[in-house]
Amino acid sequence: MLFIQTIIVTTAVFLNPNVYDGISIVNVQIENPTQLLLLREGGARSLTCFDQAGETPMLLDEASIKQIKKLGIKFNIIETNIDERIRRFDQLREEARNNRLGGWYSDYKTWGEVNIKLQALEDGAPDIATTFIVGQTHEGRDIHGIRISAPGNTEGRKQVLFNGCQHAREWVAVMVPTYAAEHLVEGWSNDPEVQTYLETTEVIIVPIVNPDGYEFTYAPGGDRYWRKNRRNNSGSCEGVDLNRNWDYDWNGGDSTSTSTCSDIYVGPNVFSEPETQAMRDLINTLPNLVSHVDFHSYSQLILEPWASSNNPPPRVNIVKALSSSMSEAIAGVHGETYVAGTGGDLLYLADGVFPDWTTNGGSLSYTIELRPTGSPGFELPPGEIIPTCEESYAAVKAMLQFVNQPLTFSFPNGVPQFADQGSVVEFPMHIESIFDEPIDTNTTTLHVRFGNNGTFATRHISQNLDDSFTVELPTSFCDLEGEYWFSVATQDGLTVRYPAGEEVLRVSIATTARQWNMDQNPNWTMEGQWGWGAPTGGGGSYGNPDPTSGATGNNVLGYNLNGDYQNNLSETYLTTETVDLSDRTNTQLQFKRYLNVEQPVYDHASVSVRAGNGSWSTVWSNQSTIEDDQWQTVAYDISSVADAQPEVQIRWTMGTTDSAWTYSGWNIDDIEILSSGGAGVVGDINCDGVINVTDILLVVGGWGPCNNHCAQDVIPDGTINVLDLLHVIGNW
Ligand code: 0X9
Ligand code: ZN
Repeated sequence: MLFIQTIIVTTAVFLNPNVYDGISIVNVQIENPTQLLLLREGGARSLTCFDQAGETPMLLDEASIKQIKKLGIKFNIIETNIDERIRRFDQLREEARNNRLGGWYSDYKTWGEVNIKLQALEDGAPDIATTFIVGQTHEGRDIHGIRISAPGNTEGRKQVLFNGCQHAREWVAVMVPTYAAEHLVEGWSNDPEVQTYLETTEVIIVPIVNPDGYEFTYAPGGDRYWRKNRRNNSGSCEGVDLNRNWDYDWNGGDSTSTSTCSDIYVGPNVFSEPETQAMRDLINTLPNLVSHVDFHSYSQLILEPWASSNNPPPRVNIVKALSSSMSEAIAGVHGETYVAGTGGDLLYLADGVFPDWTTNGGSLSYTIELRPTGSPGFELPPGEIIPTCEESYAAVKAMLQFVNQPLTFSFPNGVPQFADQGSVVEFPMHIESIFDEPIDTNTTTLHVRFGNNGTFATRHISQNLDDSFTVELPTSFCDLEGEYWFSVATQDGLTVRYPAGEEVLRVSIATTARQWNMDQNPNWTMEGQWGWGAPTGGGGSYGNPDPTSGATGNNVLGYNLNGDYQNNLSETYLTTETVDLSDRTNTQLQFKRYLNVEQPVYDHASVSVRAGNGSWSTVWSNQSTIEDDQWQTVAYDISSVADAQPEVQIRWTMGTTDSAWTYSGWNIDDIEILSSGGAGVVGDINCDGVINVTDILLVVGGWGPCNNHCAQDVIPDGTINVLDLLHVIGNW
């Protein structure tokens, strides 16, 4: 409590706008959400809201730094001269502007410039684009929007909303929706996908919900790190956090504050702000709002509802299917990862946020946190504006595609990559209609074949009592990869397939390429305290101690078999011999793990793989604290590096570690490299490598219905018949 009061007193010093004298940017290693909330409550200004990594950049004066030092909170000063930092960024912007490589998107644009852009879009395509004014701000600025849809009566069309910049300092979140508007307008004349979307859908885009705050971040005498709007709170502190002012669990206590000085001030009342009122009134005139993205920066996340609780949102499978499809679309452009998940999983809970309010109104709504993942935060270099816009536009298109399909397939446990020879793999599948068009469950079909040519067999998939489906996927009796896809029709007769287009899913037959059970010492290269032998249950000053035996047998490979890893450890390796995988594909690494390691802002554990003398690529690294208290099997796809390579090595790394808190580290057992081998031939019933009279005789001998799964059923439709015979003869 004393601490909160101290912060309130000291922060008053630095809230003088644009005077960063005596203020530093400090990475504060916050250990729990309560600490963060205390700091924020006191008015310490966080330069992110993302605290999961434990490290939050904050604007702090000297007195506050002394306070957190006293409290024993770890920190790291990264910038003492903020004016200089801002000057450097301005210089980058000027250079970018002079180069003009990216045209309009080569540099960030002010409110006025964005308005002119929207007007130009309308002027260039008045039949499909219409600008409008959403409402006015405290300081009397107009909030501008644009509606884009195919010519004609838009009534009855689906409506999708994209907005940016509830938070003033999140500059790239202005460029992204503007870019989307421009490319949808252009797409109307040159992109067939956009043409179909705009026939059925009206897209509404509002790039700057908070013009007053946004202008304040550019203004001389303003504040580059301003987050809120510019409400006059009749005191020393201005502004309301617009993304805490919405009528869904308003002022609910998760990342909210009633202190006017706080960056997460909820406002005097729910919907007290002209900006949120204007957006609310706009949405109340959108009867068919089906989906919504509220763009923010930064952290590269797609946040699903709810922000305000860990309860599943309505239509949770659909919500997740859409966020994965956006995340995949983004990754497909520049390879960037935007992790999809709920606020509670990935960030923190937050009450009174915009997408929760639209979710409550029936829309599929998300917060997208744009680039970068961390540093340099809001000062994303201008050269990254275009790539960020490009990948986000892919997410915009993925959303438009998604809301224009009647139903979605999802697989709660994923789809199998590997299976045993001749087995029937079972896994659950959900099919959900997105807008209540009922599906015809008589038409749910699995299409499957072995190898990669020839006819697909079809198998009906019946519905379980709980409305889910259980796929029973037959696999090849030889070593052939299976290819499969699904289809289903709506009751209106529209057929949808999964995966879309001509894509198929694949399952390969797993065979062991190499295996080490650790009963003998593999004599691999072991640095530092890596060793082979029986673990002794030692260590565990934090987390759990080592195990007392292997997962199977007594021995393991481990980092310090008798206790914890050390502090201040550099990366220390266990490296395997080289393994020949030259005739293998779909390679997976599987092993038993018993690992204890602190979260990766402090300590690191990882697995990597390389081919020949190539560079090591990381297969896995700890994303959080790991406290195994039993052996578990882990499996990683290493095919992109290891497939068809004559000299593959795997490496486990312990470290780096920081100067405090030690854990018991790696224990590894039963390492296995799985892959699929050479191709077999369809129709080779006995897998002897030739298709001959024996195979014909086998088919004839098995003639008739085949319960479950039979080798002779080469077109695996459940009956051994003339189709199978013809297929065998055809591949003679
Ligand atoms: O806190 C916010 O308003 C958003 N993050 S930001 O860093 N741009 O300020 C996140 C809002 C959505 N939050 C959750 N889903 N938890
Ligand atoms: Zn934000």
